[in-house]
Amino acid sequence: MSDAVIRSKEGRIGILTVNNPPVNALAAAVRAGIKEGVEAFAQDASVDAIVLIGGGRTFIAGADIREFGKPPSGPNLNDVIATMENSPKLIVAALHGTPLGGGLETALGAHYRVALPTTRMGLPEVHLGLLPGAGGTQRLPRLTGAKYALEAILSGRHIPAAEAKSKGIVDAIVEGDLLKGAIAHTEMLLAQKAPRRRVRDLTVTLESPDLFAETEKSIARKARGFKAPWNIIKCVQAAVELPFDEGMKRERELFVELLTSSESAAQRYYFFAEREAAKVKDVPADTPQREIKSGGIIGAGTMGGGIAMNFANAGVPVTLLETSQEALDRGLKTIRTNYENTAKRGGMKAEDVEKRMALIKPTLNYDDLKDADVIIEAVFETMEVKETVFKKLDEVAKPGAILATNTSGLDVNQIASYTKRPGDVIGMHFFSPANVMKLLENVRGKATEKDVIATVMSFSKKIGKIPVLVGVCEGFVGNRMLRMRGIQSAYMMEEGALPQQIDKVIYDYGFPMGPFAMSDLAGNDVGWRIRQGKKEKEKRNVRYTGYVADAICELGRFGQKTGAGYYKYNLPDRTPIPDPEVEKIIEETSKKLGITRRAISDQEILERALYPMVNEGAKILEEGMAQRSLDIDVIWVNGYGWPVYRGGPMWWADNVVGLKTIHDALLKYRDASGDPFWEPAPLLKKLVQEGKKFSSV
Ligand code: TC6
Repeated sequence: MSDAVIRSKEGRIGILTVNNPPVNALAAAVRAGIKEGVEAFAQDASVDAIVLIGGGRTFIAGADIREFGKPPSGPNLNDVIATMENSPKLIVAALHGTPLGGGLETALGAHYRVALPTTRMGLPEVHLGLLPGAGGTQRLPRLTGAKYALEAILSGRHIPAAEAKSKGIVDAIVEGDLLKGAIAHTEMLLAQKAPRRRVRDLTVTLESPDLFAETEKSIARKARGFKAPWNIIKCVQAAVELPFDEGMKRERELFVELLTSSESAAQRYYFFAEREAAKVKDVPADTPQREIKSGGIIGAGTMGGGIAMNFANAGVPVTLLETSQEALDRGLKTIRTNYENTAKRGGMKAEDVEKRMALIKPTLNYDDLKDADVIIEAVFETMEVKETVFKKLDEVAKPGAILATNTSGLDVNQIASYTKRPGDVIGMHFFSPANVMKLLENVRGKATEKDVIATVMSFSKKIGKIPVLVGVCEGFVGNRMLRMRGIQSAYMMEEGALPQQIDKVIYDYGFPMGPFAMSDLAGNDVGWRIRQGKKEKEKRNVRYTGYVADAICELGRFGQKTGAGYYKYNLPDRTPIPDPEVEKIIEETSKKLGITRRAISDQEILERALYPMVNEGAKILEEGMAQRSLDIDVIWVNGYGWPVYRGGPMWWADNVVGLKTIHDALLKYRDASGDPFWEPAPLLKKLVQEGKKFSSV
């Protein structure tokens, strides 16, 4: 008997306690332990019924994701569940924590289920590019009806216990001690001579004959490029139309199809990547952290306001500082409107609007920041302004306060040098809108103390962000790589492609939109003003990229906000419409530059847009600006819409395209153009020579 599942008895009830920390994942030993336990109790005359429960913080939270893709060992989960379902002794599953995926499927193999009020259960396999392949798509609809099950499996959301009870997923909610409650419930069932109710024997309700066709239509946009949602619909349809055993066979086929897909491999990789990204190699998990009970934010503009909302959402009081009453009022009004809109849409309770507003204290006075544990500056992006702010902060902030800058491009080391405590200074690069975007690039300066890093990484999670630690370099990781795509998109436009062609290639790859539609959304004037300020033409060692962009801005085509940019718009409709006027501007630009326009293939567009990003990623990795290639992937998936089913730029390069293909394509474009832009990064060259991947670095 392995100790992954511990057997014990309470009176005439046999108890199986899963013991596989941290989340009782269904490793081979757990599957074997449950099966053997059920079989042993079936033979044991002193046992009348069985309770299956999880030890520690949760019932089984799912299959062991690390086992997917490896050769199978131990009993198959479906056999384990069938053994439970067919057990001659009644089985009750006792649920706490997060019974998810294979965990909930195991529970659906029990004859009854009880849960604590705090339990949140679900079938989240869709997020791993999979479907519940241990009967979940066949059993859940039998309990809840097809419509509810379909929504639950497609969303993968966590279902609270009360809702699960109302839908018949659990039979009772028990208060207090779960094991005691489960035993009491089991004894009651025994006393009532309750039947061993097998979920497989129930019939499925189909609420509407159009359910499946309508669901396909409704998910088309969101599920674009993903495989799992479509297979899930087919499975639930099978649950309605086929006998149980045949439905199970269909589920198996559709599950295996997903398991062997590169989409699921990418999503499973990404699950661990996101968790790994929160870890810092030279900052151990047990590094003591500074306490953060309150914060301060300088600047109540779009960024500062959004950051303040993150604090308030997490229940952390925050002081918001501005230089004029008018700016402060404007900032607070925007925050309030944001909250009120969320409440109107049902995203939060109306009374929470006031609760959150009460956590944001407006001020015009720096002295009000003296008690803040962390202060984030979100003011205008010039070094002069940052200097003033950080010198002032150095005067007022209490010793040990963390001083953060939200700069998206300035040198964090230089900013830190304006204080007498550079060890307390760090970058926290939020993405706009800061109250929505999950990505947070935390920027480590050369003097940043380890406990500051540890504190900021864990505080980032507290305020709902996905943090990634990066180093100080121009554009940090995300914008630095984005620039590569921007450069080549501009060149390709001059050489023969149109914005709509380039955008379509990028959209079809899986991004929410292409670079030109994105620029129209963000405002073309932002880059234009920066280029004017920087005298970019002289400064850059790459060929100037702004010819078309400048011409467009000179006509006042700033993007969606002016109804025209690279596209035209019939506002308020924001659908980009290709514009012959823009085509003319582009053609004239090519002519002026002496370029004969040519047809550029979609494949060339894809390679020229994305391979240089991978190459830049290699440089970032080599310079240590990102800790691992997975950090770069997390940044791109979370902050820039890289489709998660392609894993991120580095995973895609490693596992789908291959580094040699990318390396050789870079050389091909270098030789054709003579442009040193295309020189493969030394790290890329080295990995290709050694036959290794970015993930090995
Ligand atoms: C499935 O079941 C398919 C069945 C078909 C069968 C044929 N496996 O997130 P946390 C690790 S698919 C392996 O930080 P939380 C995690 O990596 C699966 N490891 O904690 C981390 O390790 P570290 C369906 C797992 O409290 C540690 O546990 N299930 C697994 O914020 C703690 O995790 C899911 O998709 C796993 N299944 O959240 C559930 N899960 O400490 C996925 C976690 O070494 N898991 N780990 O870094 C979750 O959603 C969350 O982890 C949680 C706990 C809600 C269970």
